[in-house]
Amino acid sequence: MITLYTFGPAFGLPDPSPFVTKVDVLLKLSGQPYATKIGDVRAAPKGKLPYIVDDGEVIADSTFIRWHLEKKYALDFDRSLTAEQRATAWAFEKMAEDNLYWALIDAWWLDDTNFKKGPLTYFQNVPALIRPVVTGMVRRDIRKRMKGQGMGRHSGQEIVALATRSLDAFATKLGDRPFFFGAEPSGVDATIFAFAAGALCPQFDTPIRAAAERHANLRAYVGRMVARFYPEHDAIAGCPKQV
Ligand SMILES: N[C@@H](CCC(=O)N[C@@H](CS)C(=O)NCC(=O)O)C(=O)O
Repeated sequence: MITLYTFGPAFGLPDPSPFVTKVDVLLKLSGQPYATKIGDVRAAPKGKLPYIVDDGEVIADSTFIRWHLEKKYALDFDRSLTAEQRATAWAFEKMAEDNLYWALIDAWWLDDTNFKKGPLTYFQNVPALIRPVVTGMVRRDIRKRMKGQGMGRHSGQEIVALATRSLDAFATKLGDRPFFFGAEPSGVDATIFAFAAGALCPQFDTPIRAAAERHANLRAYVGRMVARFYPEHDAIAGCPKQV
């Protein structure tokens, strides 16, 4: 049995972490039975979620989890893709995870209004008296990590410009196809859906969301992924379920 460790649904998203949502979709795509449990980053093998425990074997990081599922269960999420499409899928996935992700972190965590509307709710259990000190420390740490990664060295406008390019690229590549590479979802759809839903999340008022909302095909795609993978939801990220 597989257990996926998550943050738990938040902000109208299956999970606030696009990496957790990616793995959730991959697990659904795999057809393997699995359960989800709320995880703790302090107990996570790499200090981050997601990780899975599969019959006692612990695998951390969404990409290594994908590779584990494909190997152990003899799956290929990209079986219908050509070698060139697989290369494109990898590039899109890493653009989302290693670039767009940090722009979303900037918008959600470092903008005061969005922080109050969203991540602040994670600190509900911290006594009110020391909450500002704790959230201040966490946000300073995030700012430091963003500097280390590089995104945190750009101006707000530059960050939005980078994120917009990624979302435009999602929409252009998707075109009028139902899924990223055609009629059926492949591995990359787990990632594109997770990040597009994060960018479109109505909880946060950001220019990144406005950039995503300009693409009707991206919104329809999120709705299609909802219908396929989250049929119990009427909508996710403001995108109604679409068949
Ligand atoms: N490369 C990892 C990234 C996972 C990741 O960044 N997780 C974030 C949430 S979106 C996390 O757990 N952050 C907690 C922390 O850094 O303290 C993957 O693909 O799974």
